[in-house]
Amino acid sequence: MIFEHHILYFKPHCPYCERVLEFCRRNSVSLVMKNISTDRSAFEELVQVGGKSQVPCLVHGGKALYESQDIIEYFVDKIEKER
Ligand SMILES: N[C@@H](CCC(=O)N[C@@H](CS)C(=O)NCC(=O)O)C(=O)O
Repeated sequence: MIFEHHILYFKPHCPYCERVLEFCRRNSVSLVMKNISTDRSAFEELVQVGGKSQVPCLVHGGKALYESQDIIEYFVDKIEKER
């Protein structure tokens, strides 16, 4: 499923990010992903929208969702509604 206008901020070696990334891979969730450890402007963008640099973070419509479990539940909900 394509999630337009959604951005997932992550960094490598983060177990919480890996949980969300694995969910995306397994469920064919397609969206823009930005690695804040290699992309300085993505890091700044994240802090500007969400107020902190914690990852994973899903940004959509100017809102930041920070908890990995909440992000996965958000995707599950959207996928189920699509069925
Ligand atoms: N409870 C959060 C934990 C996320 C977390 O601790 N992320 C770490 C990286 S593994 C982080 O971003 N720490 C830096 C910060 O909080 O700015 C979740 O499940 O997503």
